[in-house]
Amino acid sequence: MMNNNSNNGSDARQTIYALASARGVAGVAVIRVSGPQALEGFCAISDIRSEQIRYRKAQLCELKRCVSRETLDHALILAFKAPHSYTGETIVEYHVHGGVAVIDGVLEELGSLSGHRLAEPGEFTRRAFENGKMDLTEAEAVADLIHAQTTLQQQQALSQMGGALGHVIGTWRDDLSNILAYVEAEMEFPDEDLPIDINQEIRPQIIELCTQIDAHLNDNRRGERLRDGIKIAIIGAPNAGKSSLVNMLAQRDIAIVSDIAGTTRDVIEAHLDIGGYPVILSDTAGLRPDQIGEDVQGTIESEGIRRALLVAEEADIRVILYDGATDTLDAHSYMLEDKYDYTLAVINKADMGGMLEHPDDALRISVRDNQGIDAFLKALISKIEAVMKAGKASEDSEAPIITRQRHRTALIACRNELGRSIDAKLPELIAEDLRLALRDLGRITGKVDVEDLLDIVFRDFCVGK
Ligand SMILES: Nc1nc2c(ncn2[C@@H]2O[C@H](COP(=O)(O)OP(=O)(O)OP(=O)(O)O)[C@@H](O)[C@H]2O)c(=O)[nH]1
Ligand SMILES: [Mg+2]
Repeated sequence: MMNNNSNNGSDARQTIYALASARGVAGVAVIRVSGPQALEGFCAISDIRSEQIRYRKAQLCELKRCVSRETLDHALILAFKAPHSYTGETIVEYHVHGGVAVIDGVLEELGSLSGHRLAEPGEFTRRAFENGKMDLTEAEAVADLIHAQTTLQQQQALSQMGGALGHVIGTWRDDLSNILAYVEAEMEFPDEDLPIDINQEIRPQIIELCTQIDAHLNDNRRGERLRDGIKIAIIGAPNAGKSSLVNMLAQRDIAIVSDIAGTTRDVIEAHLDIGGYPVILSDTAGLRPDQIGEDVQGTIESEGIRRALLVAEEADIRVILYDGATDTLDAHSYMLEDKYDYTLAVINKADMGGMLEHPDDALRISVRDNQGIDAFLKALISKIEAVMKAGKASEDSEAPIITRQRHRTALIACRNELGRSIDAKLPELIAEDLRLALRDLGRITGKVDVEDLLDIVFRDFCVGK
């Protein structure tokens, strides 16, 4: 028997198999097999004959080793006939008991079958894409859904998986293909009296498309933020209680807390769910005035502070924490409040009874005594909502959004080419820019074909020619 473990992901004729559920002891584990020999493979490791297989119906059977016929497990089998499956190929799903020996036994037997090899990461979804079952944005959404940690991430992934983003891009592609078809016709038949005038009809259409794309690009990156996490930096003077606050929010001791000013030197990150939003919370080194600036460069503490300021710069939201046990407001921290939008001023150690003044009435909390924390969380959530809303066209705008830098880069390139086409004079140059723009849109969904375009050109304009 052949055991082909070649890593050629593009060879669709191979039957691929993999454990689809997580490894470890569990009640049930699912092994997925996809490809032309999936059924034969199943028959080889069971007593079921191919004519006995019932598609899309659970079938209980005994799995056996091919040669020794030793029983491996009693399993539930689900078979899907090509092209009506996730990958578009014939699929057999083995629901086996989730023990390591059972799983390894089944995988081993599958691996010994002719034409079968272990799937590479993402290969089932890759085949689904290659077989036209989904576009690239939908395939990406499958990965996002698997990694979703919060409800909002889950909703976003589900919407994209349902084709929401792909649909918008598809509509733009259709519009653009039509526009391009007219321009091409103008080039092909310059003497004909075409009903369409580039200046009167085409340019306004391109401008309208640009407006729509701009609206999506101007979304304050909320899709990416939701996918990757909203960055919140805790920043302030040494000893203010930044690390204590991070530990409290993360509900574990991730940062060292001590009464020695300058304890935290590096940036420490915690991934949390705050109000359904995925958050990356950063604890930073305390800002000590004598360690800020050019002349102290090189010390560990000044490097820590440099990083702290960088984190503050890159964060979506900054919680500026003041030490309520002191009597003067830390000037460096206050400066940051002024410098950035989306900051939240908080005075810690309320339990000490200090009366530290803040010009704008900062929130007062005590991490030690769990005082004012609910109000703080509420304020933090409304800041997060403000950041997320900043990119929404309207309050109830549910427009599907860009969730990855990859989409954004391609869309920006597309927008630039459209912009250039508006200024271009010759139809040839306009057409070239439009073609490039179309290709960029195609990159987002993974559909780059000239055939569509030729179809439109010839269908609409070559009557009798
Ligand atoms: N009384 C009181 N003490 C607190 C409170 N929060 C933190 N502390 C104490 O303040 C000291 C400093 O706390 P940290 O969390 O290490 O402060 P930090 O801001 O991370 O300090 P650096 O890392 O040095 O910048 C520790 O001794 C904490 O136990 C509070 O709400 N009340
Ligand atoms: Mg600290």
